[in-house]
Amino acid sequence: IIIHNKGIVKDTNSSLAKMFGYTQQEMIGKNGVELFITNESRSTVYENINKNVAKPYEVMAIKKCGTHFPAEVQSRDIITETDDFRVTAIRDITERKNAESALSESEAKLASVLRSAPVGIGQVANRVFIFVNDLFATMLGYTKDELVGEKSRIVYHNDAEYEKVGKSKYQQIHKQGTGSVETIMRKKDGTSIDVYLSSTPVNHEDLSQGVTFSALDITERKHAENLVHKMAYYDSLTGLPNRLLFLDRLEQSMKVSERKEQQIAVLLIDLDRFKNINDSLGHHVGDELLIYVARLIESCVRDMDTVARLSGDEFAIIVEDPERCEKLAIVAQRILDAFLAPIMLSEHQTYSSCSIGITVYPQDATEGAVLLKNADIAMYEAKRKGRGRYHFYAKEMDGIALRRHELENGIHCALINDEFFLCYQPQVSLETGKITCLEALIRWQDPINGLVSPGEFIPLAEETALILMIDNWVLHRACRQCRTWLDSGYSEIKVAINISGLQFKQPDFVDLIDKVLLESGIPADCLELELTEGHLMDNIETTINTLMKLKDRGVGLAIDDFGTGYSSLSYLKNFPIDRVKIDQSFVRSFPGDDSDIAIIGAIVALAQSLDMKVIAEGVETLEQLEILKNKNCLEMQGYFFSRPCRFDDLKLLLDQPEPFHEYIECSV
Ligand SMILES: Nc1nc2c(ncn2[C@@H]2O[C@H](COP(=O)(O)OP(=O)(O)OP(=O)(O)O)[C@@H](O)[C@H]2O)c(=O)[nH]1
Ligand SMILES: [Mg+2]
Repeated sequence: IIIHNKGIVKDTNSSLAKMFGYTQQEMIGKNGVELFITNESRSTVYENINKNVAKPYEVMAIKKCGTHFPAEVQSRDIITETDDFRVTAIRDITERKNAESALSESEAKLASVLRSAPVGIGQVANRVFIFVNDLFATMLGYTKDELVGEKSRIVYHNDAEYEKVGKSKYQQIHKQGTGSVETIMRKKDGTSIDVYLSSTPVNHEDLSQGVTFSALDITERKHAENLVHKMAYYDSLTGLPNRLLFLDRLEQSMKVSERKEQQIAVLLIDLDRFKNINDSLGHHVGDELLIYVARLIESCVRDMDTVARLSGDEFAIIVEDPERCEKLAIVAQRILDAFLAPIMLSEHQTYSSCSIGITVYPQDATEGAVLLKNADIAMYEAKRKGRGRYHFYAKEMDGIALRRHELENGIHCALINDEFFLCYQPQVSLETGKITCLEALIRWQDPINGLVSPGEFIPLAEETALILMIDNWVLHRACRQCRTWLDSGYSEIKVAINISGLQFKQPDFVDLIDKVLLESGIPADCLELELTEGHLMDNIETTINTLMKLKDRGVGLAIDDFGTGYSSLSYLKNFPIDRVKIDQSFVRSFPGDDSDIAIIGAIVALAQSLDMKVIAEGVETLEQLEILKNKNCLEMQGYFFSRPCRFDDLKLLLDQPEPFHEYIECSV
């Protein structure tokens, strides 16, 4: 404290002396302003003295040693009867100033953090925004001022979401101190953003003080997540659920159905001959058809039923609670009917059809994957029955389907592992008593199942392209064998080989025969091809063309299983056929069935008029032989003469010039 008169120090207390580092003597009588105040602050002081300012103000003071320090000055006039003077208090405010500047520094830091943070930050108390940073405001399309003081509810779409977020947040805060939750927030313009919100209480002891929060805009991440989800669970071509999602939904439906004791059904739909569309019109047109079919199937079922694309041209439907199986047949038929309309694809008008397999939960299976497998078996059955139809799964199909599958695989392996071999059955002429030809018959020695009947595996191979490989193998093997016999001196030997319809229809079939003949080096007339009636009738013009080419080369041609296929014989004259093989079913009915005997007579007469030979298969008894001979059918094949056997076992017969001589004489 200084007591002074117009600035001249009259007295001071000891604290002031200590503060400035003077002795009291040194100060008394001096101008206090000049002694204690720095040059810069003096004018302020004079001004305040003149104005008689009573409030405290800040100045820079100077110590005797020359050090400056911030000080607070407050003066008051004291007027007595004898004297009037002024009392001024000077306070060293260095510490306060330091604290203030530290605070403002930390505030500045905080402000810069809030400004620069890549997340929205704010505080909410009593459901009102206390503060928010710029980013939080702009994230939601507001200014800071618009949000501060406003209810936090306004950044949510509805009360339910708002309450849900609050509840989840506080539950976590109670448990672990902080809470985080993903939510959708509403921007000022009404649009939405996905937000990851983390909150922590301002004061853990007193939650009423509210929470500070950070808010991360995760809209893009969510978008990417959705995209990944879509890619994993949906087919990109048609937009339908894929197999993964289908199985997922199937499991869910099965659970619900179990609770409600309802049924569900799976319909598996595979397009018929879809490959043809791809091959003839191109893959992109195929794709177009798949998209078309996706919409077509969707239009045939209720919204609640799931339609999925499982793979390639395979679609599936989950039909919830179909009530009765008849309902399923109606759905399946509706789909088949929808396919009847012409389809426009890239300016091509085309038609398509599909085959449908149906299976029902829980009676057919209780697992999704098994249910799907059953539907596949049923669908396969629909294909086998001629396509363009539906088929219900039946338990009996299991064994058959499995056996088929094993067989298909087995045939493949058999070709690779050389498990097939050929047997030969002689064809005999009763004019000469000689063997005219050996029919090559395939046998399969399966290392696991033993000898597999051709009646089992050939029809199956004929349903797939495996038959081509089998035919090929037989052709090569038999012709090579024939070469060996010719080389061993059996100069009159001939082989007959069965050709499948599919093989015969191959555009390069004649080339294949040329190749086989060339490779084996046998003359063309040592080879006879046996073709069935049905195959020849498929496309008569091409058939005749192919037959002519073979005939030109000198290859023998026979119609196999004659009499079982087309009843009209008139087409026969168009075909350059050498021989007609009467089906063994006729011969087997002898004696007894007079009408069959009459048919044999007619066939023989017809063949002779067309200059063709006739041979009867399946001759097992002398009686049958005699009936045939009586009808002038003089070539025969059957157990009566010889079973099909390996060549070595035939040697005995082949080594005799006329092994069946005795039957020439035989006559009734
Ligand atoms: N265009 C197109 N074709 C596909 C796609 N995926 C698979 N495929 C073809 O679809 C065909 C499916 O063939 P399958 O169902 O086995 O045979 P299919 O020709 O339809 O004959 P069946 O089903 O036996 O009546 C194959 O030829 C595949 O190449 C695709 O995404 N786009
Ligand atoms: Mg298909």
